[in-house]
Amino acid sequence: MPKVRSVFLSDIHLGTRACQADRLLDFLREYSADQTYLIGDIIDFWAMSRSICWTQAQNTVVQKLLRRARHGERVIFIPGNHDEALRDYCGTVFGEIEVVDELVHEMADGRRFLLIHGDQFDQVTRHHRWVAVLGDKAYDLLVRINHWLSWARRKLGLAGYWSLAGYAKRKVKTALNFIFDFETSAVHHARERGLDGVICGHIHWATIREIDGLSYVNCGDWVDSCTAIVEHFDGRLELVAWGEARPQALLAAPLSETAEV
Ligand SMILES: [Mn+2]
Repeated sequence: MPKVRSVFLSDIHLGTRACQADRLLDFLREYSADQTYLIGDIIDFWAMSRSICWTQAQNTVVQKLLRRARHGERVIFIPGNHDEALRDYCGTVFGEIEVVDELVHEMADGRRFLLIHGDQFDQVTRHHRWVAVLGDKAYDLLVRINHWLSWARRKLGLAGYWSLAGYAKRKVKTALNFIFDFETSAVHHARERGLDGVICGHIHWATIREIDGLSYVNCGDWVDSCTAIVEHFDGRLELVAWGEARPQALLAAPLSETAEV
């Protein structure tokens, strides 16, 4: 008996050192599903063209997904920009894994969601992983570093004042605007198609929320945050954060944040 109706994963970045394949395996063992959706940047061909890091755990991830497909589970692969080479294969089936450009998924409760990687909504289409390291703590640290930096500049007799914190703040604002634009654009696209929401990836920022009456869902990634979206048998969506505290999670309730929409 599968644990959930559907599992939505994106931005696994297989082929890179940053890929958290061990944690993903752990998650896959725990979350059996009727349907598994791989929503882009699963294999990082961009990074692999520079250098390849392919571990045993990454191999096992691929084998596990193929096995799921072979055993009658529906496994769908929606290519992203890092695995865009596979976009040429949309409409074909690889080891019983269907490759499609995008898909409309109907939830158990009848809501219809667009599944798409999301680089289509990114005006810049670049790496935005650095947005994940932002936050108040980082900002506080920058303010402190900046204090020493300006002291050093004074000592060295350098003219003018350059604020590292100010620079970072401008960058943060740009990043937040970027995320805001991305989300708005994704939701707009789903609305135009007459759908109830969108499930995407790409910006490595997992969330389930309402935007202008539609559901905006992002799977996050398996590079930093180790997050997935699952659909329960009643159609309820949940964001599962497969984070640090795994040992406790094994002993007690599964480590997850529930956000109902
Ligand atoms: Mn991407």
